[in-house]
Amino acid sequence: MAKEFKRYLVTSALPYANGPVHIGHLAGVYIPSDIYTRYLRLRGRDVISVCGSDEHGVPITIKARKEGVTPQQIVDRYHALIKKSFEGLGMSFDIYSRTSSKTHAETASAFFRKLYDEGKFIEKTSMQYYDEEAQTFLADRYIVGTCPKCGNDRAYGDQCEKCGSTLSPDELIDPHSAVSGSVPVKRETKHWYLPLDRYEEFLREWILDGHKEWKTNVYGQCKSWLDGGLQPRAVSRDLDWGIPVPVEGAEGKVLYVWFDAPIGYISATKDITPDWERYWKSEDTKMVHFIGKDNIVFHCIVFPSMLKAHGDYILPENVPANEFLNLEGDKISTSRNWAVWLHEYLEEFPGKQDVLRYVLTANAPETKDNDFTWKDFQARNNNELVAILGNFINRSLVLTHKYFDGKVPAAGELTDYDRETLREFSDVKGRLESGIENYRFRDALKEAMNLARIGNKYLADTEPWKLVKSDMDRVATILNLALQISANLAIAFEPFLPFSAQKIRTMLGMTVTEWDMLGHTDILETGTQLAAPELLFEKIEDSVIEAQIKKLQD
Ligand code: B3M
Ligand code: ZN
Repeated sequence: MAKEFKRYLVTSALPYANGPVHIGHLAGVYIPSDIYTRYLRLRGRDVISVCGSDEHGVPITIKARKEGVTPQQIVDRYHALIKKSFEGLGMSFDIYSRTSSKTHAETASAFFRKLYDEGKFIEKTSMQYYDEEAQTFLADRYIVGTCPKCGNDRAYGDQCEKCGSTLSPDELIDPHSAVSGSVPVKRETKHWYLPLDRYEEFLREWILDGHKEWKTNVYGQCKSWLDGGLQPRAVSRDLDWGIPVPVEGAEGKVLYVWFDAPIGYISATKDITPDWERYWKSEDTKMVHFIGKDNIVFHCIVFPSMLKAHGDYILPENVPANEFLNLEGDKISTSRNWAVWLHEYLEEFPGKQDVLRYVLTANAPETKDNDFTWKDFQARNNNELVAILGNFINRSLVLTHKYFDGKVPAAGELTDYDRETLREFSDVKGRLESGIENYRFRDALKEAMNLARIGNKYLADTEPWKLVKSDMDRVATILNLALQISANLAIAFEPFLPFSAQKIRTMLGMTVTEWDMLGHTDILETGTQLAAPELLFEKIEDSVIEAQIKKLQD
């Protein structure tokens, strides 16, 4: 029997504030999270959805150094851009916070200090590579040299991207700093480590025994991490950008970004409600983390171990991570600018937020990597959104304006065909619920779209425009049903296509959007005045798509 929960806490991976968001992030994390959150609200659940910018970490300091600005200037620029572009796409977080906030600094350092005081960390001194010119310690990623395996002279200290070998800086031939180019020296430094090995037993029981229902890709990755044996993980870094380690004698050291960032979910919740502990510390809260597959270890192994070590926090009920989205058959790459950036999409396709939401949901990499192509974007817009959903809503409204002065006509006797049509979507509510509750958003979207197909077919089969001369009562019944199906669509599509759902509600004069009305045909009262119809979608021409493909290739 599924456990009953009183409230929901939805977290979405905090985007690094050192670049814009692209369609891979949206398909992997943010659109699924928004569908889930909107659905819970629609059902009247007590839900808080938190997100925010992840503003620490070495990449931000490297970018700042490259541009000759401060890290704060980098994160201010991208935090604003990301926040604005999420709003533009209708991401309905209750807060979009940031980890350079005061609340977060206090929360993260208190979290660290408690674990430190209770002896949950191991202290270890080690020799690390230090760049004397840039006067900074170098994370493995920022040491470059020649790969001992394949001779690639752009290999990093942690990995060679050419032959895929995992390396350590000591293996590199002719290592030098990616920051200043100078040859790094070894310098002694002390850091604190979270002994993940001590949490293996707990993690095995909690995940491998307790959460067999998790998605296969997530469960499988957790199992291989656990089978591989966990090692202590550093939770501090030699860096001047981040949250200072709150321990005497730790000058110049900050919390490791992956220790501090997940705590950002907690600080964001604190910034929304003084009641934050009811969400984070009571067992009848269902917490769900929306992330991409590269974040599974941090959200299923590291952060839960931190929460366990702290002692009074709940753990995530599910972590439905998606796989990766590719673009035109190639990996999305920020450095090669092989991406569709959200802020550029919003500028180039004004009013088409729902088209992107629709396509990225229909093609979501839920169980395996998937591909986004502009041709498919155009096809789904033209053949599904315009030809089925938009066409059905428009005809229902235009015909009602034409024959009934824009007022919902009274339904008369139903024919067998009418009853058969109603039966076809009486279970749409149940199918949508199980799709969304089980994080199968592609299937759920198909259910909503199937309802539009039923409506479209109903009008095409009954051809009310041909009965106007002979049987106006029959025309009234047909259009009443068509409008009731339209009202159902306004509810069914709210989680997926919020902009279009709102337009349908406005045109239908729908004031309430009750999830429990889904499947009913008495949503619209007879006589309700409909607003003038406006097209929900418009065809996208080949030239528009060709321009996007050319832009990518330039
Ligand atoms: N900042 C983004 C990423 O790895 C990373 C997520 C943090 S969630 C606490 O894509
Ligand atoms: Zn190599």
